[in-house]
Amino acid sequence: MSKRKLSDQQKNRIAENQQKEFNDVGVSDSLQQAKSNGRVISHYGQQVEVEILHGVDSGSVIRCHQRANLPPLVTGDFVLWEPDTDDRGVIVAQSDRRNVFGRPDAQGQLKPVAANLDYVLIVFAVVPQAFLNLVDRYLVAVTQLGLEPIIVLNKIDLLSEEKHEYIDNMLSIYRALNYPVFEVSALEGDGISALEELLKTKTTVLVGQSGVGKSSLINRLGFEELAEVGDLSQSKYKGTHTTTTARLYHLRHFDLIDSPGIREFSLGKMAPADVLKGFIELREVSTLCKFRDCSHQSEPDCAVQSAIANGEISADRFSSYQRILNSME
Ligand SMILES: Nc1nc2c(ncn2[C@@H]2O[C@H](COP(=O)(O)OP(=O)(O)O)[C@@H](O)[C@H]2O)c(=O)[nH]1
Ligand SMILES: [Mg+2]
Ligand SMILES: [Zn+2]
Repeated sequence: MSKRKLSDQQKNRIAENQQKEFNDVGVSDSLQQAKSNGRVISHYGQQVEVEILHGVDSGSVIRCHQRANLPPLVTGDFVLWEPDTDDRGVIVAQSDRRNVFGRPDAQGQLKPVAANLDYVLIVFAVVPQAFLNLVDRYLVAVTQLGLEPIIVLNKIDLLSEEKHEYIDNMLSIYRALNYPVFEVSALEGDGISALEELLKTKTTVLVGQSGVGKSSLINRLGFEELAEVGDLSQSKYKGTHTTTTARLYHLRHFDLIDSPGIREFSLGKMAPADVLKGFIELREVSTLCKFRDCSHQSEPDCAVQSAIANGEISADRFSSYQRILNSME
C-alpha cells in the first residue's frame, strides 16, 4: 500500500474527480461497483471497516474514517477509499446504492441497515414463537423497498406435535403466495444445502427477531464459527443482542449480512396503499370490491370478504393486515 503523502489540496481534487465519475449518468450497477475499491463490512464507532476489493490486498480489511461531506455509510455500501495514515484509510466517495434495507425510526424515517442486496432472508423460528404478523410486517417493508424476500423457518429440530399445526399453516400460507420458503435447522444442518444453492453469488441480509438463529445460520452457511452466537437459555427464550450493528461476512460462495437483533419490527407510519402492496393476494382481490374505498369490513359486495368466506384468502392474513393498519393510527 502506498504511503506517499498527498497535500490536502491534491486529496480534495482527487476526491472531487472521483465523485464526479461516480455521479456520471447512465452508469450501470456493475460499473459502479467496478469503480469502487472497497465494500463496507461493519461499523466500529465513528469508523467503518472496509474490505479491499481490488489489487494485491484484495480480501483484507482496512479501518477507514470518512470524509465529512459523505452521508452516513451502511454495511454493504461500495466505496472509494485511499490510504491515509499507516494502517488506516479514508473514504472519499460512496457509490450509488442499488437498494437498501432499513427500519423506520420513531419519526417514521427510514434508518438504513444494509445496502446493495439481492435478498432479504426473513428468519423466524419454532422458539421464540413465530408470528404471522411479524413476518408480514417484514414482507410489507421488503415489498415497499423493492427487495426480494426469502422466508426461512429455523429450528425445525424443535418442532413438536402441538407446534406443527400452527407452523404448517403459516408455511402453507406463504407457499400459496409463491414466496420462496425454506425449513431449516442451523443446529443440525437440515435444509441448509437447498438454501445455499439459492444464495450462491448473492448478497443477502438476514432479518428477524433476536434469538431466531440468524447468527447461527450464518455460521452454518459459512461452515465456520464466524458470528457470535447468543445463548438463548440465559434470557428466558427472549433472545439476546449479541449482534449490535449489521456485519457483512464475505464467504466463499456468497455474502451474508447479519443484522442487529430487533425484538419488534415496527413499520412506523405508512400509507394504507403501501401496506396493501405487501399483501399481494388482498391487493388483487380488493380491486373487485364494489366501493373503491371499501374497508373490507361490512360494506356490501366486498370481494375480500367473499374471498375469505370461500377460503381463497386466509382469514389470518386479513387480520394481520388489519392489525398493521390499526397500528398506524
Ligand atoms: N435447537 C436449535 N437451536 C438453535 C438453532 N439455531 C440457533 N439456535 C440457538 O438459538 C439461540 C439464538 O441463536 P442466534 O444465532 O444467536 O440468534 P440471532 O439472535 O437471531 O442471531 C442460540 O442459543 C442458538 O444456539 C436451531 O436450528 N435449533
Ligand atoms: Mg445474532
Ligand atoms: Zn372490500
